Amino acid sequence: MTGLFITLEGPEGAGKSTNREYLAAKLRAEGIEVLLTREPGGTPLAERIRELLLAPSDESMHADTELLLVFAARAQHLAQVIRPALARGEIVLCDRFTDATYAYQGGGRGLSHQRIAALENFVQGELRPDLTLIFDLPVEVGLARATARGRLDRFEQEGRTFFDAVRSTYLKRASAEPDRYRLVDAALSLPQVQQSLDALIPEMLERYRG
Ligand code: Z5A
Repeated sequence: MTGLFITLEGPEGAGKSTNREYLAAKLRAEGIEVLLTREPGGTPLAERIRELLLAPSDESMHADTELLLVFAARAQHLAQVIRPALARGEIVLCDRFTDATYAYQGGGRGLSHQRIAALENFVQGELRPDLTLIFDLPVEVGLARATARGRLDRFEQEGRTFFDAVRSTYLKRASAEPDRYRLVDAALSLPQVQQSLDALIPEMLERYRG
């Protein structure tokens, strides 16, 4: 693998989708090939799994089913998109990855860390993101932003306790591995958030070229 694998994480409404194009444009301006993708999804098959995961349904989805669907989509995405792009030497900028599984299925649904780690090893082998930006903001701010957008997906219909656990899982992971994670204060105005992202670009370039 010669590329660089960067993931964007955080709770709903944190601004990951808004800022991923911004980051990609900054990196492309340096003459680097950037592949922008997302999870769950990133290939036609994985996008179909995403629809299953996000659609509200009368039949409640078992937490194990949810976990396995997330990793099924990830296996496809890795094989078809992420690994080939890294092998071509590109920067892969991925909106959510396995940290989201620890936060939502682990923190939110209460599934054990060991079970998630076993699937992570099975599906990813040794591949882990090189750098993860966590867009952090108070739960109520993120939910207000998501609600203002209109219809809520299956995850966004969860309650406050679920999202508190999601946020605290992200923060715990960030403090346990400071070399991989960078926290971005996503409650700031968009221009301020983008200033914080600008400050991270030199580190991304150094890791890529280094
Ligand atoms: N999921 C999982 O459970 N397990 C896994 O392993 C993975 C995922 C990979 C994906 O849905 C769902 O899948 C996700 C977790 C679960 N749960 N949910 N919900 P998604 O991709 O649709 O959801 P998301 O990643 O949370 O997207 P989002 O809600 O759109 O959040 P965002 O991308 O971080 O935010 P945004 O769309 O860029 O911004 C939201 C709104 O806020 C929008 O109107 C912006 O204009 C506004 N915004 C953005 N930044 C600002 C600032 N700085 N100030 C003011 N307003 C702002």
